[in-house]
Amino acid sequence: MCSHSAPKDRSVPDFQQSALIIVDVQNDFLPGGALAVPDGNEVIAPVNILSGMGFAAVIATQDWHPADHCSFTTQDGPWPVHCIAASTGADFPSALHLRPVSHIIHKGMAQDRDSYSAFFDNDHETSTGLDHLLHGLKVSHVVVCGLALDFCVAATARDAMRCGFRTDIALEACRGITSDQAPLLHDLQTQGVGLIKNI
Ligand code: VGL
Ligand code: ZN
Repeated sequence: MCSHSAPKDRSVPDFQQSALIIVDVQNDFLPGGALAVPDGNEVIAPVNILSGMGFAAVIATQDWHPADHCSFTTQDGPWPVHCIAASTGADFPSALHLRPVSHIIHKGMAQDRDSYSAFFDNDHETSTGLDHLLHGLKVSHVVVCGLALDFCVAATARDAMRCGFRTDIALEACRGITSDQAPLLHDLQTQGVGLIKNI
């Protein structure tokens, strides 16, 4: 077997050009938290395995809202109060390995708009800077994992595709809020997102 053959599409990625994006693995999204994702705690072990695999960058996002954020039911928004900036609920869970994390991105900091994606606010106008950061690091491929699969993970994967990155979601290291994820996963695949079923 020739070990120097050109890699095929969807081959094992070159970690030198790959970043892991850990989306919103925060206390408020775990069981017992303010906006608990069912079985959200089950992502921690697979995320820890992924983050130790040698990615060129490991980005961890934190939902980081002001106390009067527009997404809160107290402001007629859709979500219970969660992830107030610098609160315990916004903290990373203690079991999450932080040593491999190279960059932390805060999102949802503006009072008047939400930011599901790690790249842009939901208005698609304001960038978190992650796009430029990754391009500057010569990253061409991202693997996305975390919470919640059907909101912030999906939005991050869609934006990563728009920004020109080869994009995969590590499904074992994700949990969603809605019970039937099949339509969402099909939609993401249609948009070119790869699904990694086993780490
Ligand atoms: C999220 C709803 C509100 C998430 C964040 O991380 O998926 N969902 N804020
Ligand atoms: Zn939020």
